[in-house]
Amino acid sequence: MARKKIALIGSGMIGGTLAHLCALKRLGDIVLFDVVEGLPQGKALDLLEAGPIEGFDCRIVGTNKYDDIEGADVCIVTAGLPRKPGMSRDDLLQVNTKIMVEVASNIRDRAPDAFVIVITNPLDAMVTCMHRITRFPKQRVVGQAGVLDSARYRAFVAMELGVSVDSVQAIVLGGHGDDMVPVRSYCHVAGIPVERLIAPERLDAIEARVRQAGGEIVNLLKISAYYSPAHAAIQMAEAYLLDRKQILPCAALLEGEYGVNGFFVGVPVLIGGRGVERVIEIDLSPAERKAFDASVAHVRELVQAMEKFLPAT
Ligand code: TXD
Repeated sequence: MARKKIALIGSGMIGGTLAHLCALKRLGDIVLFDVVEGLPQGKALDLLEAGPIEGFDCRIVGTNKYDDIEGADVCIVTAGLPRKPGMSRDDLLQVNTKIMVEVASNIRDRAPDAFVIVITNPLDAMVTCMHRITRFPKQRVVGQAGVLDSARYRAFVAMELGVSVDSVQAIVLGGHGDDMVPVRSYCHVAGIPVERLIAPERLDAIEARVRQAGGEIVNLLKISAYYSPAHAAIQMAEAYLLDRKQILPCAALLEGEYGVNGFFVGVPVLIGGRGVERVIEIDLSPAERKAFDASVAHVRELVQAMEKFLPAT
């Protein structure tokens, strides 16, 4: 059986971390692509030279040529500009749409059977753009935001209680903006509803921190988070490659579910060997539903703004 081929489009901070994780987890052969000359080649060589120490023996190639992604099984897209301090994710819309159109056209032509995970911001608009250009079945295009945002929620709840993150389950839904929706009614600690363990005002503060968590890192690092987004995307890639049937909060194309039609929003989905195999609809409290609808309205506006930058068909 041939190894799987994983193409990483964008070899910056997240792209490089993705390659590192793919190698350590032995997910397949790796192609690092970037428009900057030397960057993907340098990262590929550096990582290859770690192989003898860690015992991974996959092929790792760095390239500036799209031909090298030919036949990829999984494409993970981080190409684009990241946020600088003071910028919102939406500020990236025009420049990153242009990049996403180019990336999507190349994936469509060279890796027509790939499962595509988009990470580039503004996430919900970029993954919608990827789907519009590739016209891949909706099962094979997905956006990473919810796994990370939920991990942040879990980490903060675990810190508050002094318990292992392993014991905390949580989901964050909606768009990947500051109006994302940490769903308190589905947050549990070893099966115990979080509201029984943490006072409402502390939970308000934790959820506010979750919503601002990306900005908190940007303010410290002056660049975006990269370890955690990469781990999140790798969990999704593994669910697909290993047919794990994991339920993960991801940006998926909704066609009527949650009352949304025609664009990508973060909801719980089941990922297995056929990609996004199912969208799972959950009941929300009236306040959560209101917050979800507000977040969806924001995504809708962003998608409409993105559409203006799409090439005429
Ligand atoms: O959870 C999430 N979805 C996110 C998303 C969490 C954190 C950061 N998130 C976004 O991911 C961030 O706002 C950016 O839009 C992307 C990638 O973030 P990263 O930190 O990896 O940015 P880098 O280090 O700048 O890497 C981007 C690379 C860089 O090497 C550029 O040269 C390259 O993208 N780039 C391109 N590659 C291919 N093709 C084109 N046209 C191109 N343009 C730039």
